[in-house]
Amino acid sequence: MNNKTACPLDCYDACEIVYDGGKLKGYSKGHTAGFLCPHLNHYTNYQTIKTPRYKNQEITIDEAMNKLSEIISHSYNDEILHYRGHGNFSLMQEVTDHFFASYGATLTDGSLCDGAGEAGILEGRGSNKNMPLPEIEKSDVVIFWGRNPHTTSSHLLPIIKDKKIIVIDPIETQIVKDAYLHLQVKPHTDMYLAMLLSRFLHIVYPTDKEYYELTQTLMVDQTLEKIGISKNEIGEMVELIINQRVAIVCGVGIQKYSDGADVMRTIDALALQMNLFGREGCGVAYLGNSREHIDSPFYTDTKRESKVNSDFSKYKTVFIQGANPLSQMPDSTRVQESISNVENIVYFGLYENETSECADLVIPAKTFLHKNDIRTSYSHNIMSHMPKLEGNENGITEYELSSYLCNEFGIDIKEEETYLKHFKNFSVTMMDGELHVEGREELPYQNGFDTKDGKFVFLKEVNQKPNEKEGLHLITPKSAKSLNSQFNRETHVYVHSSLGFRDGEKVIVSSVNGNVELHVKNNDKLRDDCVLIYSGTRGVNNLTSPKHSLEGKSAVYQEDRVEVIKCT
Ligand SMILES: Nc1nc2c(c(=O)[nH]1)N[C@H]1C(S)=C(S)[C@@H](COP(=O)(O)OP(=O)(O)OC[C@H]3O[C@@H](n4cnc5c(=O)[nH]c(N)nc54)[C@H](O)[C@@H]3O)O[C@H]1N2
Ligand SMILES: Nc1nc2c(c(=O)[nH]1)N[C@H]1C(S)=C(S)[C@@H](COP(=O)(O)OP(=O)(O)OC[C@H]3O[C@@H](n4cnc5c(=O)[nH]c(N)nc54)[C@H](O)[C@@H]3O)O[C@H]1N2
Ligand code: SF4
Ligand SMILES: [Mo]
Repeated sequence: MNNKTACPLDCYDACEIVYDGGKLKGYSKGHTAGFLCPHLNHYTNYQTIKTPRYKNQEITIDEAMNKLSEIISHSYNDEILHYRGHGNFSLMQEVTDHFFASYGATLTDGSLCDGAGEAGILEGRGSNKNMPLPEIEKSDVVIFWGRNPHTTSSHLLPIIKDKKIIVIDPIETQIVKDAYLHLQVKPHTDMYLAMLLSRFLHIVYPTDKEYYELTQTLMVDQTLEKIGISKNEIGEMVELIINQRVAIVCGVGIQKYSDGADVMRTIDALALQMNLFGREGCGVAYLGNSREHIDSPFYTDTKRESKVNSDFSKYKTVFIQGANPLSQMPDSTRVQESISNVENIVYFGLYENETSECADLVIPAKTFLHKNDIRTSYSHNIMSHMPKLEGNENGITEYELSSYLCNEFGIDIKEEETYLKHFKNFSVTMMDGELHVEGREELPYQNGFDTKDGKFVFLKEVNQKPNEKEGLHLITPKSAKSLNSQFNRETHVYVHSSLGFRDGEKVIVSSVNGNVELHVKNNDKLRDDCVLIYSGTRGVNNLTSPKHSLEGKSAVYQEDRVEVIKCT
């Protein structure tokens, strides 16, 4: 089928798409099951940037490329930062790394997303191999732990229809209506919950002696109070999971904290104790490594600056691609200050946003329908080809931009097709005709872990400080209307009605980092000690801290408490 492609977005599902020139439709077979989410159903309605501009004057794409090479040639290599986000998750996005790294510019590392949780997985298991979808399909019980499937991974829903569902989330998300049990925990208490579960399950599933001792240091009643659940509720959970094939489906919600790595590791320890690794219908799903078993021809070991708190002010030129750091990085006030003195801010993207608004040079990208690409997923093992499906006058592809710059600056670059073939070589055709990434384990960790001695490495101590901060918890999950800051962005703060605000009322939400004015929507699906502002809402990151997680160099979006007051 030559009109088959895949959704380019940063999303678990990485859906396969059939395009008939007018409409995008979900591929009827496989995990996509014939449906797409609202982002792709309305994809062609969103206004993309059509014309490049320099200092707010419209220019042609040739002039934009000239300008870009002029900017680069007037900057020393160590004065250039290449900041690339995940607005498009396909593999050819990385081709620009090849140019910038070869030129000697600084690239980024760190994570705005899943880095803390991944660090915990790597410490415990030695690698990040995700529980594959067919195994989730075989399970009896599915625990959604800090994951909101209706919004962020709706293609899981058809495969878990008949299962016993447990939800661990401070919000009563949509999946709760189908759940046997919802533990509406206080935010940032998952580590205690996982450890208590390990302790209670020890009689049935004996665990590592030292780790059991660590779980015994928790005082049961106090800990349950800290988590915000009752003894009966945890008892119910124990009963539901004993002797069952259990899939623990984690999301990024559990790990937007300094000790996010430890949280993930205690959940893994629980899974190990219940013998969930390497067993059919069991396991832990998180954001797997989408590049597992794929070598990038673009990866270079080069200077890097953290995506979480880059000091833009050190650079004369900042080239931003597929990202909206002025909204999505934590501590927006710091980001604005740090970027305000940069001489050349270049934005290479699809949509107008806070970052395009402050850019000197704006270069429109082409959408996935108008370029050749290939992608993999952090949730499943399919590799999807994404051929160019139609022509378009606007914008430039990542390959074209890189190839132009490489030619200008005497850097070698291969044909686009060579890179695409390189990636395709890491795939294998399965019985059903689908391409999968070759070499991924169907039952991860069946033959032990990838640690030095093949054994799981348990957490040795609990570093979490008692949750004594004053104020309301800020939760900033993903919205059904937007993909982070793309598409229809949310504009409200959601609060529990017991706080006494009126719908539509304007409030100031503040934390130690800053504040934001938003209109209120009451929602009693929240705990009364939580305030919800969706990712992508303008100003949400005025409230968040620029610090790194203790492990994983990840952003910490949910640690500072907030206060809500009426605007006068
Ligand atoms: N529609 C839509 N889909 C998306 C995205 C989007 O923006 N919009 N973004 C994509 C991206 S980049 C990512 S990384 C994924 C992430 O997708 P998910 O992993 O689902 O992440 P979140 O929506 O951030 O949070 C999931 C749940 O965690 C809960 N939560 C918050 N704090 C805690 C806590 O302390 N403990 C527990 N147990 N739960 C908590 C939240 O209430 C929320 O319901 O989604 C992808 N898919
Ligand atoms: N408070 C709070 N902040 C968060 C989060 C949170 O949960 N709470 N989530 C974090 C997470 S998980 C993530 S992953 C980050 C995401 O943060 P970003 O990576 O900055 O993602 P987006 O907001 O989706 O913006 C991506 C931009 O990419 C551009 N783009 C899209 N497609 C293409 C393309 O094909 N080519 C080019 N060149 N550009 C393209 C679009 O113009 C879009 O504006 O945000 C993080 N920020
Ligand atoms: S569910 Fe995710 S992968 Fe599927 S169409 Fe929507 S954004 Fe794309
Ligand atoms: Mo993400």
